[in-house]
Parts: sequence; structure tokens; C-alpha cells
Amino acid sequence: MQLIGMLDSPYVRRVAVSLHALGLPFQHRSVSVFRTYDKFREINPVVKAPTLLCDEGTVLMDSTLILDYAEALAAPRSLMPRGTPERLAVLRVVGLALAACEKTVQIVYERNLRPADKQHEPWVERIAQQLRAAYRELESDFATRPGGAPETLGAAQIAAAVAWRFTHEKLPGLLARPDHPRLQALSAWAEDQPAFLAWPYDEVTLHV
Ligand SMILES: N[C@@H](CCC(=O)N[C@@H](CS)C(=O)NCC(=O)O)C(=O)O
Repeated sequence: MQLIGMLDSPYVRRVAVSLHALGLPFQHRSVSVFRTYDKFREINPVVKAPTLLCDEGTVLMDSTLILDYAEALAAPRSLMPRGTPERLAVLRVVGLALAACEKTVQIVYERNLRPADKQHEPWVERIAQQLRAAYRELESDFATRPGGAPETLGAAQIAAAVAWRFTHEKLPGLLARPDHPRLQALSAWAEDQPAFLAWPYDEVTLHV
């Protein structure tokens, strides 16, 4: 199967790291939704990254849905806990991390795609507030070790560490690292794991 999208997208990186951690082989194609829009359209007319080209031909999009499929392929191997309360805690973390990614992307799009005189500061401030809240909640959730010990590479750790790195790369200085010691420690540990090292945050790397 082929994973389409750039590794500076947290959604693409989340999928790449997770497929690696699940032991599922795939080919990565670094196609950009902006710089190579027409090429992306030929693969997926909706132009959403990540896109997964499945071996039987289906064009699948959305990181969470792609990972749902990946979990089915990899079973019994899984990045999700089986117990209901543990699973709920992980789902909450993943939801917060995805919200943090979405709010980061919204600010980046507002700043980079909209002409300066059309940017609406109250809207940006509202998104920044939501973004900070998502990381505040994540920081406090990690006090209860959702998904097991911090040194377990599961869905919660992958989503949170990928989001944290992405926000700091795209919006440096927006979050105070000292206010988020658990996320900072998680990120430092996760970025050193084989699955993260194999699929680093990167705007240009081509894995084929
Ligand atoms: N909910 C989606 C979000 C994916 C997403 O928004 N990806 C961005 C790249 S970071 C994208 O495709 N942007 C192009 C567009 O939406 O037109 C997921 O989890 O995969």
C-alpha cells in the first residue's frame, strides 16, 4: 500500500509512525497538497493528506479512518488498549491531539493562505485559545498515564508527540515548553524511538 502526503503534516506523520509501529510495510510518496496539487488530484481528487492507496485499489483518506483499517490489517497487533476505560482514556488523548493539530493548521492557513489585509485577528485569537486549551488538557491527562507508561508507544503517545512537534515547528513560541513538562518529556522520548526516527518531521524527504 502507498501513503500519500508530506511528513510535515501531523496527520501523515501519525499514520506513517503508526504503520511502522504496527509492522505494516508501505511505500511513502511525498506529494504535497499545495506544491503538487495537480499531482495529488490525480491520486485523490479530493486532495486530502494523508491518502492511503490500498493494495486492492481503494483510495482511503482521514488519518483516523486509515488507522482503523491498519489496525484491522495488523490484528492481533494493536496500538490501542483492549480494556474499555483504558481505551476511553486513549481516545480522549487522540481527540485532544487531533484538535491541537487542527487548530495549528487553521492558524497556519490563516497566516499563509489569506492576504494580510483579510486576516481576522479575533478569529486567530480564538483558535489560539482553543489550541492552548488542547495542550493544557493533554498535559494534565498525561499525569494519569493514558495508554500505559509514558515509554509505551501506543496511539495516545504517537498522536500527542506528533502534534506537539508539529505545533512547535509551525508556530514556534506560541506554547511555553516549561508549562508542559510531561508533553516535553514525551516528545523527547518519542522522537528517539525507531518509528519516529524512521518517519521524521520533514518537509522534503522522499521515501519511495
Ligand atoms: N481529519 C483529517 C485532516 C487531514 C488534513 O486536513 N490534512 C491537510 C494537510 S495537513 C490537508 O489535506 N489539507 C488540504 C486541504 O484540506 O485542502 C485527518 O485526520 O487526516
